[in-house]
Amino acid sequence: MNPKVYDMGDIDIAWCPGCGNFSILKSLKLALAELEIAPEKLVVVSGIGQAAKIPHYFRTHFFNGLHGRALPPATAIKLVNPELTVIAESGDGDMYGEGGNHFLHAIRRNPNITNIVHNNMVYGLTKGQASPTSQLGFRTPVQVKGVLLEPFNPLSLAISLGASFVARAFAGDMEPTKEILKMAIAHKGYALVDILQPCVSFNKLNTFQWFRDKAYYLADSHDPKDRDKAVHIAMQQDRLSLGVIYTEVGKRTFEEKIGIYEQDPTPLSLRKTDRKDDLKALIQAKS
Ligand SMILES: Cc1ncc(C[n+]2csc(CCOP(=O)(O)OP(=O)(O)O)c2C)c(N)n1
Ligand code: SF4
Ligand SMILES: [Mg+2]
Repeated sequence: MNPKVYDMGDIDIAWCPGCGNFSILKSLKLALAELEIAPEKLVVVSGIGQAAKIPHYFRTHFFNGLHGRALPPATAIKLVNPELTVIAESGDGDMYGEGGNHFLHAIRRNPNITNIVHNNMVYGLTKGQASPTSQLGFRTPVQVKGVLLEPFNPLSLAISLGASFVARAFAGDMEPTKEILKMAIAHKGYALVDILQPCVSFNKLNTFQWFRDKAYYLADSHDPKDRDKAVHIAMQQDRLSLGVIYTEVGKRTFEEKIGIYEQDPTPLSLRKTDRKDDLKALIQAKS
């Protein structure tokens, strides 16, 4: 499929020139096109932030919700219509800060969705405050003496909570990012892809060069089914591993666990409901 099917035509993109978001947008379109996922079979769900604008630049279904709230609607969309490919995509602040509670419980539910996080280690949209993944000592106009807290580690947390696919990519490398995204989207179950994304305007510490110096690709010999090893790799701070760190195949998804499709595979969105009167009676009985 030609990736241009996802293009919006001649629109203004509000990202700064040189921002890592552009290559993530392109890698994702290439990945979806190679997987032959048609725009009408896709939903991109986001929250608030620079990264969260991504659905605006995509010709597909989308839901741009409240700050930190991409995962609940994404889970619900998948539940009512499992035939759709559902991607919840946002920034590090949106997903791990304001949305941190949803992040924890989405992992526990294991819906069959892909969770892509543009991790620029800063709040870009609001002009450069620290985010949960900001480095210790990172100075901002708010954290004038530097960040005091240890950075949040989404990868080791996700593996510990039982996420069935955990990967990290780098926005500076489009081809491997596309391949990682393809594996994440094809994975059955919750898949987290944390993408290191330089913010060229408000993060002068974690630059393209900084990520290039720190990051390395996992060797082919890495066994992503080895959970202990995966936690160890995810916890490395001096070096940042890239690739599929952990994967568990065959874990039951939320849609399977909840049982609504056990007897009837018809998506909930297509089922005819004749239960309006039952519902009315129930409400009246309670009032
Ligand atoms: C409830 C609420 N709190 C705070 C904000 C302000 N706000 C908007 S975007 C944002 C941070 C976005 O950071 P991130 O998710 O890392 O996205 P980026 O812009 O870096 O891509 C904040 C704090 C808001 N819109 N709503
Ligand atoms: S502020 Fe940073 S994250 Fe936002 S568009 Fe500009 S470079 Fe990208
Ligand atoms: Mg950010």
